[in-house]
Formats: sequence, structure tokens, C-alpha cells
Amino acid sequence: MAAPAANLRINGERLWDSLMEMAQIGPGIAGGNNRQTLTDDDAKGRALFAEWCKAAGMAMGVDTMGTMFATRAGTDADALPVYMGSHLDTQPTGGKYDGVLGVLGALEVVRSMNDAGIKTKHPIVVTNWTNEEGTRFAPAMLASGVFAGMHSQDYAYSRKDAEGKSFGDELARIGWVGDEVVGARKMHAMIELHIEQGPILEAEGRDVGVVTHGQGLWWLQITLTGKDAHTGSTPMAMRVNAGLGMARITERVHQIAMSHQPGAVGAVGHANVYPNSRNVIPGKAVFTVDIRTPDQGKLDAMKAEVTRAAHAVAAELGLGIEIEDVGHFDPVTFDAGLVSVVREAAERLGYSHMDIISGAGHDACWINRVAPTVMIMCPCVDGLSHNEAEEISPEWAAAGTDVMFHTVLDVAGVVA
Ligand code: HGY
Ligand code: MN
Ligand code: MN
Repeated sequence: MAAPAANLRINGERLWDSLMEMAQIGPGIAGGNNRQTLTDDDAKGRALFAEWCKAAGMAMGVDTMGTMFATRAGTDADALPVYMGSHLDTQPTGGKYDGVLGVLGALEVVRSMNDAGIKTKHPIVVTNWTNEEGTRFAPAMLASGVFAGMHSQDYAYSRKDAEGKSFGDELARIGWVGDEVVGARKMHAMIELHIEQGPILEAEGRDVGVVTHGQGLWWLQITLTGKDAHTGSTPMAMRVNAGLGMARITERVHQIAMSHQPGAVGAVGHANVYPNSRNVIPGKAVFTVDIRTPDQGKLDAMKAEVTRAAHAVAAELGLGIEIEDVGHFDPVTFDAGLVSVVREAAERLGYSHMDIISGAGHDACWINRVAPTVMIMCPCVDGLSHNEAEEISPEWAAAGTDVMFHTVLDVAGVVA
């Protein structure tokens, strides 16, 4: 089949308008979004996406994790579909594009196929994966993880948010428990467009990232138990200070990541001390260590070193300690054949591009275990993400979506 003509492009204005309209739902307090999974705002975003998919002539399916699959028929109903997609849920202080570009970019590809009257052999499916962020209900990429067989649905439904509400109850409350068995769908390929969430593409002056690999990750939730006591009258030698333990472990995480350079990162982003009163020595601290690297050996070593360091700090300070694995996936190598198709599409379209490793985790990282998968990235202003000031340009959004358009046409097979 001849490659799609280089002048075949998506409608960048329509894409940008859709991004801006979706951004109105679940607004943040500083120009970004707070559309956390399974909230009423998530439900509103889902409803708008479903309305747009219907208007684009697609049939909607929903599985029991609430993941949405909008299908555009192919000429061969027996051919496995080509999937595109990402996530509409955001961080509490999230940006307008993290995940959303991948879902609405995929919708724009279908809209552009409709405009051009293009038929494909394989059906095309646009996907909104539930709870990619893992911020309200850990771990991240929860629904795609169940789809890939990495978590049971019971485990997923049992996950609780900070108020003790469960994933299963909240999914039912917003009315998005579908009837499809999770993971029953088989895929010819999965393509995820996503903002880079890092500084490389912008610094290198490239329009498109051809994602060859993804970092591996561990999320270790640590609970330290000490003793509440008066911050004024308790002698220093008598203190059993869980807050101090958390601070020392946080510093050790940073040192361990720095000792594995290049290509390792580590931080503590979620942290609570109890009772969290100005004049009480914290008797309890609960926090999550996030360590990542593309190198399997380093990932295993970092986890072991963080675990050892945490136990050593607890022993030093006489603290009780529990460590729970709340998130994990090993480094990912995406499908080499699809990576070449993405690279050729960027070339054909005349976009500057470079191979890149994804620093963030994505649904594609799990789906890569059950279907040939690839990612396409667009630059971010100052590499900033998971911040309400997250910004991209309409040109970058269009470039990444054009590349996804051509990749899908290559993979799904255009029927004259
Ligand atoms: O944590 C991640 O990398 C993704 O943003 N959920
Ligand atoms: Mn994302
Ligand atoms: Mn994110």
C-alpha cells in the first residue's frame, strides 16, 4: 500500500479548540486542570468525549474498569483494531495536555479520516484509560494494568483514596461501570501520543519524539511509627520523631538517585505527618518514594538501597517501619517495527524528530505487554508537567497528531 500523501494533515485548529473545551472541565486554580479520576468532573469530561465520539460516527464500548473504547469500523470486521488513546484524568494541579492530547489527538485523527473519506482495513479504536495518574487511587496506570493482567480487578476496585472511598464504589457512583470484560479486547497495535513532560525535545529543537523505550518505576509507600509528644517540653534524647525519619529517608532517596547517574531519578512527592500539629512531634509519617530509571539493573539496585536505608534510619531513631510496594513496572522496550513506522511518518511529513526514552509512565507501558505498542511525543514548554503551568504549542500538538495520523494509516491499511 502506498504511503499516505505527505500533504494529508489533521485539522490543527479543531484539535486545539477541542483541547481548550475539555480544559474548561475540572479547572484548576492557576490555569490548569484538577479533573481527578472518578470525580464528577471526570464524569463530565467522559460525557463530552462520548458526545464527540458519537458525532464522529463511532460506537462506544466501556469495560468494567470504566475504560472507554470508541470504534470506527474498518472494511474487514474480523481484522484486529488499531488502538490509539491515553487518559482524560489529571493530577490535582495538572496541566491541560497530559493525557488529554493523546485522547483528543486520536479523536482528531478519526475526524480527519472522516473528512477525507478514508477507509481502513482494520477498525480504529480511540481509548480513554481510567485512572492513569494514580494520584487519587494508587497505583498509576491502574485500568491499563488490569487490562494487561498486571492487577486483578478486585485489587483495583479495593484501592482507596485519602477519604477512604474505594475505586469500585466511586466508579459506580459516577455511572461508568461498563459491561465489557477487561482485557478481552485484542489489539493489532496500540499508539499513544503524549506530551514529553521533560525538557529534551524543546532543548534539542525537535517537533516530534519517537519513543523507543520507557523508564521502569517503583513506588514504595513507607509508614514510620514513633511517638506523639510535646515539641516544647520533650527533651531531644527522648523523642521518637517520625517526621525526622521521613526527612532523612527523603534525603537518602535523593542521594541514591544521584549515585546512579546518568539516567536515574528519585523523590518523595506524597507525604503526610500525623497529627500534623505545630506543637506535636509527629508520631507517624506516611510517604511514597518514587524511583525510576531505564536500566533494569539500576532499578533493582535502587530499590534495594532505598529499602536498606529506610530500615537503617528507622533503627537509628527507634521508629517502627512498614514498606508497601504500591506501584511497579520494569523498563519498557516498544515495538521496533512500529517505532520505524513512526520515524518514517515524521520524515515524510518533514517534522524534525529524535528517538527518546519516556521519563514518565504511561498506559502504553502496560499495553506493550499484550500488543505491539509505540508512543509519539511532543515537546513541552520548559519541560514542565504535573504543574498547572504546563504548556505546549498548537504547532507541536498538530505535528504529533499528524505523525499519529500517518502511523495509523500505515498500520491499519488504507483501502482505496
Ligand atoms: O507517574 C507517571 O509517570 C504518570 O504521569 N502517571
Ligand atoms: Mn499522562
Ligand atoms: Mn501525568
